Amino acid sequence: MNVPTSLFEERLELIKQKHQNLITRENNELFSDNGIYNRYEFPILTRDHIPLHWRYDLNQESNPYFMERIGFNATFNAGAIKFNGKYILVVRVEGNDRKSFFAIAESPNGVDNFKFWNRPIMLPQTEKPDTNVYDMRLTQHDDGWIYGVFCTERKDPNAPDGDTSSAVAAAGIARTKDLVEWERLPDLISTSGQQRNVVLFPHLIDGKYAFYTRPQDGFIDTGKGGGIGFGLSDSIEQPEVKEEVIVDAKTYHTIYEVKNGLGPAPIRTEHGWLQLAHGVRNTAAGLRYTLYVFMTDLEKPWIVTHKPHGHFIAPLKDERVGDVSNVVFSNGWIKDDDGTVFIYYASSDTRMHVATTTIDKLVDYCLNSHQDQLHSHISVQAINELVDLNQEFLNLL
Ligand code: M1P
Repeated sequence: MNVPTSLFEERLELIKQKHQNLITRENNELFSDNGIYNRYEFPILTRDHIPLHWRYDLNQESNPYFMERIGFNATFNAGAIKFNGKYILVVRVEGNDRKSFFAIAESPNGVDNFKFWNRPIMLPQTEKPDTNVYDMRLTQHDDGWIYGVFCTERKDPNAPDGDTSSAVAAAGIARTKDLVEWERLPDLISTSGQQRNVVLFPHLIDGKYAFYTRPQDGFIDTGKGGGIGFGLSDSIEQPEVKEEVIVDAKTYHTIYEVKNGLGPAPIRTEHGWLQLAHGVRNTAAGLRYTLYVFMTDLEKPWIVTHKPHGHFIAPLKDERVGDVSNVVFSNGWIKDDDGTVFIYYASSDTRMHVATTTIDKLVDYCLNSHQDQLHSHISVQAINELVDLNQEFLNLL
């Protein structure tokens, strides 16, 4: 091939520089009108953050044009954990071939300088290989293991001839002590045909492993699966939930009318367990995914005690557009010792963002926000109550 040697060198230098600038870019906190959490100026991870040695053949002889050999489409829906003083994300990386897998990116401060580790995670397989895996929730369990519970998707064996889309979603489980070596356990067995958005609770309850679930009849449609569920399993090596109770039901004319699902493992506070979830409603423009927060009882973490009305984070500005537009989704957050909370969320199944808040603010939000009351006139009543309370302070405005 007659390729000028300068082409390889020029492209290598330019791409290296662009990549370095991106992965070392400072991220600035934005002012927050709502005062509940702060967004940041830039997404924290995009497909352009993927290491160059995963994408390019760096050998000039075999890649004289310095072309990308393996393409990546998106980085989203990351599990999160603080580990060895670093902010760790287990990112859902999606290749141009539509296959998702997990890869670890770490940051020294939780808001910028996220860098992928040298290699993606090679997840061990069960006897039924996964076609696709995604959305890992990390739980530091009392038993000493870090568990990753994720969705494993396979073709529906009962799909009629010619149906090349029907799939079965199940909860896959892997565990690790160092985030490098992962042990695969059997998939969770549960009462419904399909499961996604399954989260392991960090403590045993009555000596059993406890899971938040999301029973569903179909792959997309949750059907009779009534919402976010909860169930116990005698063992984690043979995980099986024989009974699920509904924690937070999908409900007519709410932001979680069509379906919902828990985000990351909950955070314990003295007032209750803080929970982050996504809710899905339908619109003429398609499904809209937003995030909401609620609190469950300390002793009975399947009972909701507080639930602020409506969404907590909804897709905003550039977040609204991507591969699956009008979606925000979160399956990872980190609580620091000083009470700071880093909420990692993805927009439109394309890129990762961070928002920061504190435990105190989230508790205040849960306890003192208007709660979901399900009728317009009650929403108006709540506004009027606030207006009444504010009468003596109107001089402040
Ligand atoms: O495309 C939006 C999200 O759709 C699914 O979420 P749920 O199971 O609640 O419908 C998941 O595939 C998720 O990864 C995706 O972000």
